[in-house]
Amino acid sequence: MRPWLVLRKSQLPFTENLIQLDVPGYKDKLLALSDAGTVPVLQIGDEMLPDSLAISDWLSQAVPNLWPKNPKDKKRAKALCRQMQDDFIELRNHAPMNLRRRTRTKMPKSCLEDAAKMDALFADLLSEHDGHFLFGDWSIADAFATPYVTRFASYDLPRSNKTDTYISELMSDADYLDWEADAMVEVWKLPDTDLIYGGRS
Ligand SMILES: N[C@@H](CCC(=O)N[C@@H](CS)C(=O)NCC(=O)O)C(=O)O
Repeated sequence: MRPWLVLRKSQLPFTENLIQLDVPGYKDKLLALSDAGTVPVLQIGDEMLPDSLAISDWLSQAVPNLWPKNPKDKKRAKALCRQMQDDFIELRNHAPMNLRRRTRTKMPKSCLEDAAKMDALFADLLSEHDGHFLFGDWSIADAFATPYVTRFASYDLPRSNKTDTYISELMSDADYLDWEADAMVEVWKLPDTDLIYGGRS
C-alpha cells in the first residue's frame, strides 16, 4: 500500500502484478523478483528495486515534492518512515492490517501503549505544521502512516481529536479509496481478522 500510494501521487504510469503470499510456491516467485524475497518490488526497466522506503525514495528523485520541501522536515520525515517500518511491533502484531475489519475488541496493554505513542507523534507533527498532513502538505510520510491509520479505524483505537481528523483525511483520499475498494472485493478471506463492519467481538 505505501509505495502504491506514493506511485499514485507521483502520477507516473505504472502497472501492478499481484502475488498472493502464504500459498505454495509463493516464496520462489518472490525470490525470482529480487534477493530480498519480499514484496513490494518496483521494476524500473531491467532493474528490480525492493523495499517500500527505497522505492518511495527513488520516486522522490523522479518527481518533485514527495518529501517535505524544508530540509529539516525532509530528514525528520525519512527517519519517521524508517521508524514506522521498524517500530510499533506490538501495534502491528496485535492489530493486523485488514481494511475489511471493524471491531471494538479489547486490545492488550502493550498494543494500546504503542497506539498512544503513535497518536502523540501524529498529534505533535500535525500541531507543528499548517495543512492537513504530518509535514503540512502530503508527503511520503503520510503514505507510511496510512497502514497505521487504518488500524486505528479497524480496531477503534483511542486517539486525540487531531489524529482523528488526520485519519478521516487519509481515509477519504481518492487514491486510498481506490485501494480500499479493491480490498473490499478481494476474494481471499482472512478468517482471523475479517470481521466486516460493526462487529464487537
Ligand atoms: N521493509 C520491507 C518489508 C517487506 C515485507 O516484509 N513484505 C512482506 C509482505 S508485507 C513479504 O513480502 N512477506 C513475504 C515473506 O516474508 O515471505 C518493505 O517495506 O518493503
